[in-house]
Amino acid sequence: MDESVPAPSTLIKDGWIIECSDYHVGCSQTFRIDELLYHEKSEFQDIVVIKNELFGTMLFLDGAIQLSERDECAYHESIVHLPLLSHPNPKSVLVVGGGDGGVLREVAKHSTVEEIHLCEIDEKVIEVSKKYLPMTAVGFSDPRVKVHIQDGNVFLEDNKGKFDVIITDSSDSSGLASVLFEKPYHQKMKEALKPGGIICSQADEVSWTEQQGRFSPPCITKLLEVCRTLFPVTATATSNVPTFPCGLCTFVMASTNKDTVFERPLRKLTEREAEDMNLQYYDSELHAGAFVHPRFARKMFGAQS
Ligand code: SPD
Repeated sequence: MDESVPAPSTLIKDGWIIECSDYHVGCSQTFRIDELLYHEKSEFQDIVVIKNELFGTMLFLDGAIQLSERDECAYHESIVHLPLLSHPNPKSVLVVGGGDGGVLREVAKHSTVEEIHLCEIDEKVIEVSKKYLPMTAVGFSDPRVKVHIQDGNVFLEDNKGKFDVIITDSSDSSGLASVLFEKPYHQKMKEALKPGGIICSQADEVSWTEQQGRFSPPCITKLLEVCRTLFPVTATATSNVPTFPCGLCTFVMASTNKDTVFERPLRKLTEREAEDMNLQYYDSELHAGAFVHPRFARKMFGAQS
């Protein structure tokens, strides 16, 4: 996103993998490699899969943690159910990125959804996930899923007015995925939505790191600013993902319908439905809580988050 920031890369030392995230300035986090399951460079990025005693199987792209078996539920359930349950009748969903299949798995739990498109630039991530991450890659087996190996920007240009919800499940903003954090991509997402459509994107940072003001422009506020110029309603949500720097992940959402209220689910799940959907993290109370931020973050995000 900020071109002066070098793209992250894989750092493995003495049997540990070290993430020096470019937004978690002056800190690193390390995970012991109990087994190195896969380490190869694809055409686009460096892919690592390890086994760790505490977090199970873990996926890293260009040195940045993407998911762990233990806590991926928090990320995937949030990035999917927050937007889908804020839409009155989501039928057609596009996932940009998401090659591990975790977002697909959660989208497929919605019976209103008729079509699920996944546009992933790096086919190798899908291949590796199918082999080493069956708990997320199970998402590919749903018959409504269509996979497109393509650049998300190009796919959006060719698919105007088609989707009720677009979820951007990207890797970090400083590397390969940087274009997915820019205004032209958001303009294209807006044009690819049906009337009343919703977008939800992982915002890379958390408010704690952004508060340090070390990066310009910071990711969450930049994304919010972009969305506010294009959409009448925006919102910011946070979920707890222990393996991510700071243990949190932030999501920015926006709707073309000025009456959308993200902060409480439009359709509430019963306990029975939550059980049937095998939800580990999300429920209707959690939905409301995801939009509650500390005072400093509310100020940073502005009045309408
Ligand atoms: N800083 C970590 C951001 C990772 C976002 N991508 C996660 C992919 C999981 N499907």
